[in-house]
Amino acid sequence: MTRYVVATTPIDGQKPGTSGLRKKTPVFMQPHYLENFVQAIFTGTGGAEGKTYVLGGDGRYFNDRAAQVILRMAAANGAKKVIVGQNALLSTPAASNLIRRRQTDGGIIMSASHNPGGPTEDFGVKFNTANGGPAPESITEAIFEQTKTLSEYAICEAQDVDLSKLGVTTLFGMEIEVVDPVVDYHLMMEEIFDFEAIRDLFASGFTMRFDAMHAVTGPYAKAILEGSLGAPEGSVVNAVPSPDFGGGHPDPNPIWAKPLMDLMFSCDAPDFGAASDGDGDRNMIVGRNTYVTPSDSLAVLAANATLVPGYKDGLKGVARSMPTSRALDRVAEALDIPCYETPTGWKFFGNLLDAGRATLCGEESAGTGSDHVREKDGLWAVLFWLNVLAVRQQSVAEVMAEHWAKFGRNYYSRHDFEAVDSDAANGLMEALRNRLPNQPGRVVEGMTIEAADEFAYDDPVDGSRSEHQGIRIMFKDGGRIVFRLSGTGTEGATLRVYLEKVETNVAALQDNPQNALSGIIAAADKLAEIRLRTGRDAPDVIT
Ligand code: VG1
Ligand code: CO
Repeated sequence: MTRYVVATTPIDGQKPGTSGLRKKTPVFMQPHYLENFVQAIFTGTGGAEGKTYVLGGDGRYFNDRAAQVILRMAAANGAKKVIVGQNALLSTPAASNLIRRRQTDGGIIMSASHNPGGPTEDFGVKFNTANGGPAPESITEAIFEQTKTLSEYAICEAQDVDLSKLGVTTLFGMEIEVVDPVVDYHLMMEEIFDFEAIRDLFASGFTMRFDAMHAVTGPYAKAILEGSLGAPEGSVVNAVPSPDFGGGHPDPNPIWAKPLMDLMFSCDAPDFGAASDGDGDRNMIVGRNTYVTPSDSLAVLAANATLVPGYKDGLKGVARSMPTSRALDRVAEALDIPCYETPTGWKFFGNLLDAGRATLCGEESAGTGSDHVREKDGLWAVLFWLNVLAVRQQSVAEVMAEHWAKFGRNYYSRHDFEAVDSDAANGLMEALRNRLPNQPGRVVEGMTIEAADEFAYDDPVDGSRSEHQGIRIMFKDGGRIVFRLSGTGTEGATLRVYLEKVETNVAALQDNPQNALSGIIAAADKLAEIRLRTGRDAPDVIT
């Protein structure tokens, strides 16, 4: 076995986005591409010498090859140990848990999350720090700086490590421990939730379908829902992770999880439906004939948290990303706990969780989580709902109706315009930005604009400031539109338009969101000239 130092030159564009570096797989497979980025992670975080890491991914195409490269580079960089999920698989929340439980120096997760996978689709790499969470901006910046200057990387020449076998091996003096990806995660879920109550629920005839979307949560869901909780065999579908996610988008929303939606709105619907994404950190919740908007789901979990053993003493505080609906704020107000508003991306919750200021966090993009790990957690949210339903003995629709009656309903939807020409998208944002000072007082679609700004976040824990986090238009009656460009796409630009309207009239709580939001939707087009500037008549994805 030989250690090599390979000469390389910086590669443009290796700037981590909302959640790590994501590129088309062929880009990642170019000579030196992955190696440069991995070396930048090690060097940008003070070197790998003597350190211990966790490594795993969502099983997408190139996951297995990339794992071998990363192991060889970790060894050549002097790492002490790497804990790897069997077959290089680990869901993002399970990786976060392992980083924390085993007190490692961090972890590398190979995933492009909800983006499709395959030889011509997407691949990604993200670095998590010792707290188990996504690296904060200061660290992703340091990594990016390295990618711009590095001239060499270290790697050793070796046979592939057999990652299918559990146990310990060594590579160039570095210890490699291959672990079952599910076991530790499963234990943690048992510590948080009332498994007995959920078992009783299934034993009473309660039915569910969990769609793993051919992605990483399949083995977790099989073991926990069917194996441990007694959900009938076959409740978990598409449970075997596949390199191209069965040719689909592993994105749990009504568009990409359409078969689940169709089932839940049919006469054969089970009591409960759920899905998760590529790397297992997102969740979709559907009741019989009832789709639960992620923002509402977060608010419901906060309102019912004390029904779950892990949160029986109450929540210290809650946090949501800025574009997430303000349904959570209403619950926080009622509970008299702080509610923080952060930029999009889980990395901004880390400090609040570490400082004990927030217990529960969430994003409108189907991410919900708590201080049990430092990532959002798809299956955790599903178990949370099951625990709540088991205690309340109600249907999802009943829980939602009671919630809205108590707190009012924040009608909410997100419209995505994907693969838009980058110049057109930047032009649209720039024009909106320039017009901000003139917006207050303006009447659009019969609604008066109360305030308009570009969101910036001052982290209350470390004082860091993050600017340009989305443009907000606030209306007098509580309505709101947010415009942002995605930081996870790999093709052109994706314009996200977040639409919200508050309804407290009890007679108007059961409307279709697109209908209830029609005025806000029309106002968004007027304000941002979406059709004109993007040439699109309608969004590509509505969630
Ligand atoms: C999107 C979501 C954001 C989420 C991020 C990563 O980012 O909007 O809420 O944290 O994806 O999720 P963006 O920049 O494309 O809007 V995941 O499950 O893809 O790691
Ligand atoms: Co994800």
